[in-house]
Amino acid sequence: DAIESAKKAAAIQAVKEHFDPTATHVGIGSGTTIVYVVEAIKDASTNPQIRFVPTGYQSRQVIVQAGLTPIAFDSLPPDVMLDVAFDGADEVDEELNCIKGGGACLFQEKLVAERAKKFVCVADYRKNQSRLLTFWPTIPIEVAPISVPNVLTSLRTIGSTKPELRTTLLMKSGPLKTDQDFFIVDAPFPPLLTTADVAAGKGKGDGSDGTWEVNKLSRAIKELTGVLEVGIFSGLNGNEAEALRVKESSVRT
Ligand code: DER
Repeated sequence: DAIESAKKAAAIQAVKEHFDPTATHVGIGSGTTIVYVVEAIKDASTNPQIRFVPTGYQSRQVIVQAGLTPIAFDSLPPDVMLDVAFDGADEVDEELNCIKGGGACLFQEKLVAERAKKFVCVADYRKNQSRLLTFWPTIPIEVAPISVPNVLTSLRTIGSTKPELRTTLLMKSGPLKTDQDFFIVDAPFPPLLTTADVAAGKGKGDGSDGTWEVNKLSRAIKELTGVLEVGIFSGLNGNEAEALRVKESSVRT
């Protein structure tokens, strides 16, 4: 159907443009689009030493079922950056900020994305919006179970109308558990401002006037006690990975 062929076309194009067959370490995200990415890599890859870093249980299954070799994120040699990481997204804005976590794998996805020299987001046309939270209504947040009531209250205080614990009734009664055995809270907010919007005076973006800018909200949520990670990916258009590398090198020296 149209959406599946759009996912496949995006995956093939992404691998064609950003997968180098001499790569040694490649990050693999979670969800359904990534399956097409792995299929395209399988057709292209030649280096038998290449290792694939999963972003959760499902991601590892996709790697293994394609006959590729996984390596756990915490088994990577400390000085190794991944050549590239591919992943999906739930929504992407014009600054390439992403909402991620629809598949509840956002924590390991962010670890892997920030460890890569290049992060390639593979998303069909539905995800492409001018501002985050236009089509996808909520921010997925990974939270320690005991702190859920606290976090829900704090999210309402900073402007989320109806934050909710993600529960499944079809596959399991009760809250969904992540690969870290944490819970997911989905927090609705009005569409997020970009840094350009704030510069253009469209709002303060710090919650004080009811508007939030992407990075400011991400930090405000991350600071809430009990939050492990936030499904807002920003600055991965080259800056954050660079920043991480600089930090690492300063630590080493
Ligand atoms: O959870 C995530 O961020 C995933 O990447 C996911 O939401 C994208 O899933 P899809 O490729 O099945 O749309």
